[in-house]
Amino acid sequence: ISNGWFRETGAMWPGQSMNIEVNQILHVEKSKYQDVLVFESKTYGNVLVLDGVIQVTERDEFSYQEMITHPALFSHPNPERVLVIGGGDGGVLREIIKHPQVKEAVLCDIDEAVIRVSKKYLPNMSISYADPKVSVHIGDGFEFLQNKRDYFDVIITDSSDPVGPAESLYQARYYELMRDALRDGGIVSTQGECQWLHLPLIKEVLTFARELFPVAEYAYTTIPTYPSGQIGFILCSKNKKTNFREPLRRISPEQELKLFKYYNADIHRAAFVLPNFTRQAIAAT
Ligand code: AAT
Repeated sequence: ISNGWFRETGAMWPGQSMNIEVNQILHVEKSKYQDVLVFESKTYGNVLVLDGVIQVTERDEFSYQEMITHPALFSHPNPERVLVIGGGDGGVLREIIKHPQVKEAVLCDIDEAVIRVSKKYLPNMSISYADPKVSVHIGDGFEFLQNKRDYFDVIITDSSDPVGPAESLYQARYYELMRDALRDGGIVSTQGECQWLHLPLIKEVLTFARELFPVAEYAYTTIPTYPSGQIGFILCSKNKKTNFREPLRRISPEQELKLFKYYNADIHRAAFVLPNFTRQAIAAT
């Protein structure tokens, strides 16, 4: 932070940076795993930053949290047990709980500090920690999955970028662990980075995802405070009949409007429609 502006620079987006004007710093901490910063911004509400990288802002978080969650959950016929790896702010839990089918939502984040500061400074995201269906495990997501077999219906990996504690979550072995932790017909949705910046990484992940799952796709959403204003998701299914491009379960437009600020059935379909440069770069070979 200098001269009242937070500046996000990173090796994964060389030559560019997002700047956000700061009202006041709320929390600074060096946790066991990462530098944790929370500040109140002038126009984006409170902002959570880990190792210098913006994780969420109160103003635009709903786009990411809804779109990493609902295309996956609406593609599953009956998502009863859902796991979140990462997602310590709680926003993805908040979205999962909106599905009445869900009986159990488990969250595993490596860093208790993220959960603690989110409960204090991001109350609208951390709200679902109080829900009786929710349980929390503090630990590494990769480790957590080692001894899980045939249990979850959906696994959402809401992880930070692959530099730092989330590195192992971008490897083939991790996708294999997720597959084995899923019941038949299980579905995965992961933070899949940005088509403007990370096509080689997206292609690499999709390549092993396609070997491990019969269906694997890339979708994306718009979000002003992530690098280049977009972020994507890798969706995989153990059911070869899954068509992510068309919501399997539907609710009425009125219900959609009441429940969601971003997601609706049209945006679900649109999220999988990719521009030519991306289509070409990630085509199966
Ligand atoms: N919904 C917020 C978006 C995030 S949060 C990423 C979370 O992943 C953090 O809370 C971090 O503590 C957690 N995390 C990192 N590594 C692991 C791990 N190995 N196991 C479990 N949790 C982990 C993502 C923002 C994306 C930013 C895009 N530039």
